[in-house]
Amino acid sequence: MDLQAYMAERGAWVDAELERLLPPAGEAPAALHGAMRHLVFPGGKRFRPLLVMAAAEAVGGRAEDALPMAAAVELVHTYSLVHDDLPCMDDDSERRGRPTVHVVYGEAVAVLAGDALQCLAFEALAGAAGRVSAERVALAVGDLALAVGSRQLVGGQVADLAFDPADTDLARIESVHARKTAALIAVSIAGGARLAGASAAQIAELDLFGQEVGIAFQIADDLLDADEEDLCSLANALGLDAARERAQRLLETAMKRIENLGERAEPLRDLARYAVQRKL
Ligand code: GRG
Repeated sequence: MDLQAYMAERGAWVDAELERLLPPAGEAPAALHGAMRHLVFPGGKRFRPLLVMAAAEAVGGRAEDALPMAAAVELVHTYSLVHDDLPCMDDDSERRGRPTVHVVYGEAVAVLAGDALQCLAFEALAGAAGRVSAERVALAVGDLALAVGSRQLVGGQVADLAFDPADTDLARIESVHARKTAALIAVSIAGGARLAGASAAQIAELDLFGQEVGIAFQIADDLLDADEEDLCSLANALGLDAARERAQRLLETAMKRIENLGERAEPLRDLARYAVQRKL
């Protein structure tokens, strides 16, 4: 299949849904709404929303039914980047070649824009109730809340900030990656499948697939940034070749889990390969 065309077409659906959900930049308080939009448009790769829709299709559902979850995970991702760039965290003044939100709007508004993006994510997901059963939506809301709370995304960020640079233990590094990066990727896949009506067994297997692909995605990210100082990085701890090898092994293990899903899971497989082989 043509992954570039798939990403362009589905990415446009995501952009349209995000445009519909976000308050106009001029709506009061204009600084807040401008700040919320700053990192959403233009966005990044939209990798997590694409996974949501590909997972829905992989279990025989419709990508459109998973669009609210797709928007939700991109909004959470964006909030996490806005907060990650803050002076009290990574202290970055540029992202995707543009000034970060706190540089343009100030620190206080950037914190609040991140907060509001996270709320909007759950509002977006609740909107799925018009398309699929209320039970599926409620379960997906619970899944997303768990994945981005203190035991996963936020806890992973805390563990990352406290990481000992001398620690080269594979399991401890991957435990940070699992929470900080893979939890949101796994819930994107499991949530997309859930909204599309997957069975509990399929959701559990896709969640494991997502955790493995998510850690591989983070290793690939560290390999791309290998010249930058990142204390919790397999590339730094094991060296580039061993890190590349580990990402490849994780991808192979993950792919075996979804062998039984057949042809309709091809976009999901292609996205998983892209996670490891991407050049940006
Ligand atoms: C601050 C609450 C809070 C959480 C922070 C996700 C995260 C946890 C921090 C973001 C910083 C970071 C580099 C995290 C690792 C995840 C990752 C590789 C993000 C980059 O994702 P891409 O490549 O970005 O999908 P684009 O720009 O394409 O959207």
